[in-house]
Amino acid sequence: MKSVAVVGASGAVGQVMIRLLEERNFPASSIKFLASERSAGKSLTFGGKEYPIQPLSPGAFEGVDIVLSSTPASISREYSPIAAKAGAVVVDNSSAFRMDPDVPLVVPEVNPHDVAKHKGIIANPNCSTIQMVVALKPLHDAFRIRRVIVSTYQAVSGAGQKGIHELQAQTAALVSGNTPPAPSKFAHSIAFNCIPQIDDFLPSGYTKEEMKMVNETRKIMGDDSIDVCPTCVRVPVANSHSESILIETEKPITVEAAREIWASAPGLIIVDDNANKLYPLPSSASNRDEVFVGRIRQDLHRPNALLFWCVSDNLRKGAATNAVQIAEELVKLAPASV
Ligand code: 3JN
Repeated sequence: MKSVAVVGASGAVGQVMIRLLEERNFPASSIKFLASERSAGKSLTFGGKEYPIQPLSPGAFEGVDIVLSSTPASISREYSPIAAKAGAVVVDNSSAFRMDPDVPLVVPEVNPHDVAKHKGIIANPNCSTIQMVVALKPLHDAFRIRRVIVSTYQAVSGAGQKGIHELQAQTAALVSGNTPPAPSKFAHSIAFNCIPQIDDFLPSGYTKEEMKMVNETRKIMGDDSIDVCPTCVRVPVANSHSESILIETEKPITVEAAREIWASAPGLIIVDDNANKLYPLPSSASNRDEVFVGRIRQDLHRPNALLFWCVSDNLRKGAATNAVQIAEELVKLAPASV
């Protein structure tokens, strides 16, 4: 049994983490919920009991074994090392430590063994990266992926509760003929629109979100030779990210071979029945923990390239589920104490 703390408990991902700990019967001997001063005074229910949200402070980690953290990277940079020093293992959903060579970056379907290399902090990858590598890893093992061209269609829940509210408020105003509220979370109005910018631009012309997909994919897959060419786009979908992916492989690849490999891949479900208009959709992937792939087809011009469509719940597998799965790996390593 573990003593657990959830940091950022009142946020969109924190809330899902709490529901998952309940759903999956995580072996928690005790639990506490921490958040910024703004949430102080509020309470949360867990296992039918009410718990006050406590303010995040350096002393809050005494006696805690596992910290599930979903805060801005700046907060994680300050508090995760304090929690690790107090003896906890932190599973951090922010980008603060993802590319730190001393911090494992883990997707349990892909590199579960990296969990054991932790020195007190384990990083949870970016949502767009997680769902992509669950689909890529089994194909990489069989055909060696050399290049990935990916365009994302990212839901507003990736920008937290404020992102969801901005889409709802702008859409409601527009359909009733009123002036929509000005963009605040997003660079432009998101209702009835697509925005090819997620996070800030870098001098290269790529966004930070796009570079997370490039760098994190290589680290998780343990192969710096994989080239990722990303375009990340925000779309007016409430929840679940979609991705259009083209892979180029060293060995020739076919639709049939990919299907056969994916059929036994962990955490992945094929939904690919064109005759019945069945393919993954954000609406059907939401509230699920798996990654869904479909629209699987051969490159029209190359025998070593394949295209597919990939959808997953960004708050669950893209964040909270992956973090809880990492915590479950920690329990397997040391059931009594981490
Ligand atoms: O916008 C999305 O769909 C995903 C957003 C992720 C995100 C948002 C703010 C800060 C991250 C992340 O997980 O990479 C971060 C961050 O920690 O840098």
